[in-house]
Amino acid sequence: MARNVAQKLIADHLVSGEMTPGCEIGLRIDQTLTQDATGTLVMLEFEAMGLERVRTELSAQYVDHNLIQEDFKNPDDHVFLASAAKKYGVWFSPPGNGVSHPVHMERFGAPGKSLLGSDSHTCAAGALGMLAIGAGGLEVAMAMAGEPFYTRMPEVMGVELTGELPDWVSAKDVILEMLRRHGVSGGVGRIIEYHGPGVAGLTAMDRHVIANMGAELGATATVFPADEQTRAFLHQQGREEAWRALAADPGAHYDITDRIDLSAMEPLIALPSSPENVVPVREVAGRPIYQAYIGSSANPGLRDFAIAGNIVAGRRIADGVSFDVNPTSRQILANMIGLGVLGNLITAGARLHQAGCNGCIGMGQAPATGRISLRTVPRNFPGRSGTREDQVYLCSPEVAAASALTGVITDPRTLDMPYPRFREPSSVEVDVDILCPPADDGRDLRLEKGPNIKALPRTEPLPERVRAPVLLKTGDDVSTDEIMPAGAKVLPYRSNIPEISKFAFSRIDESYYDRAMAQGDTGSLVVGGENYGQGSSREHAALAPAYLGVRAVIAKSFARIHWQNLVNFGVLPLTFDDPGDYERIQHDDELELDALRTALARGDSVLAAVNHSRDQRYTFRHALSSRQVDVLLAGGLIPWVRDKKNVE
Ligand code: MIC
Repeated sequence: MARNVAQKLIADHLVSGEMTPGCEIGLRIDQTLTQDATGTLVMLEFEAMGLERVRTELSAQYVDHNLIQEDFKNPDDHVFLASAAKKYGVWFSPPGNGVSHPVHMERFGAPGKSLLGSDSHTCAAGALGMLAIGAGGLEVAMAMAGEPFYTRMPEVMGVELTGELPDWVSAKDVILEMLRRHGVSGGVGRIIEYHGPGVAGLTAMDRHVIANMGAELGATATVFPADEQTRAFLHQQGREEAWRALAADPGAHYDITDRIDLSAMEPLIALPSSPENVVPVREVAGRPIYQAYIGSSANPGLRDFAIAGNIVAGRRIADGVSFDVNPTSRQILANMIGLGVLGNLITAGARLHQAGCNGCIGMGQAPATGRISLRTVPRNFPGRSGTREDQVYLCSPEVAAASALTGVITDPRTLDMPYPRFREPSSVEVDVDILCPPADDGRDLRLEKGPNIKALPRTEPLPERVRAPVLLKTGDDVSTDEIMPAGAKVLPYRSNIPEISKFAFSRIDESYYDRAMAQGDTGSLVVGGENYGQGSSREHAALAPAYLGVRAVIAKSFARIHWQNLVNFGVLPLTFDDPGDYERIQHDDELELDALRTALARGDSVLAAVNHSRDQRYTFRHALSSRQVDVLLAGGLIPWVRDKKNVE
């Protein structure tokens, strides 16, 4: 049978299950990636499993999120992660070395490999013809322990690219076009595979941009073929030996298809506060801006900085504009210096920041009140920048740099200059000076835990009967940024669950924590709309509600990673049999679900519920595999592993 690239990658890594869309499959994981904001919990979870060393081909730990050191918390995390990496045989990328996704692609990515990462943008590595998937930290800890990664076999959406990108239009506009067409849940349960004649004109870092924001479509992964562009990138990085060809068979089938004529595209922009609010830039041109932000894993390449540098070269940015440049790795910064790109940017008036995620997750650079911020970052969920009522627009480096010059949102095609195209150099200055290889034998090494690194709280198994209030009812597309905010105030508590739980749902309801704590052992429920938990992989968005007694979340539909995280921490994710019941249930209603454990163990997928506040009856559904039901009944993945090991 003719196979597409996604099917070839899955078949090469399949350890259980059938490649039938919707069925649970187990995948062998070759590489893992963890960043610091999720990595502290991953290392605590790995420690809890009692293993001496990772069992992957390669595992890498990056420090790119918690870079602001205003007290002991973040540097303690850095020291802890460095000690864990050494102890367990993991590569360590220290603070300042760069953002995980571009650095992993530069140093470790290879066609045909599978990569699991505790960050939703891990999918960026699909640019190299890898099966790269974002997941909750606990899934990654399991993969580090040599366990398969379980997920549902996705459908494959084939997007045929034709033509070539016109001047002033770049890779960011391609993924914004996909979001305009398919929305933030258009990729849920799917792998997006790009193919066709238009692919050859996209460099590996162009493909990184498109694959990165596959996360914003809710896609399980994004894949590109491994071709001459891939070889050129690996050659440029001094790693051509890692290249191998990977392409779809002639006549390969796709479950869903779409086509984009690149030559017909124009500059696009996503309006606040969702990546799917996409319009042509010309429709909002002229609006005054406060900030133009370049960088992040959604535009991390040397090209992206060079183009911006070429646009502002010999000119001055508009007064009152904060032009923030965030190089994505030490290596890219070194090459920006070598090629004169940094000079162009600084001379024009740019503010230079260290290599890291920075403002993308609210780690500094927050915009002023009521003012517009143009950013090349992947997502603009409400308040994510650190400013509660923020107005963050997502765009390409071309649009951001052009607007920095004029002080208003600008369609770059209106600038009085020819398009300053950038040609990728065949080789770059490779920088591995501060990248730390794993220790040969770390068994006797100690984990360095500071006072803010707390042991994982135990999660309680689901009780036979739940009778509890609905403490929160949300609308559609609630993101994990609204369930558990990122940002400079919250992220430092990522290794301290009792503390970080105080911020749970605080963007939606500041009284939530106190009301949840007041419930004691009774516990509580959450009701949600469509695509509940979209966005990041942060398992804190599941662990904190679990810690606060949430027994079940009943939503119209779930985002993949969050749905899996809820189960991993013993919270039952349910959907409405009759979507109309969502309207009938109100805040504070008392619901009862009885004989739960019995029904789940019996294999029932439909569960009865009573609303005692309105004397109404409902039926809810779960879509868990039998493995997930066992995990849930055990109280979560860690007790399940513990029990399994006790059995073995
Ligand atoms: C994000 O972009 O939201 C983050 C911060 O990188 C998260 C990870 C996290 O919450 O630590 C993600 O994308 O998964």
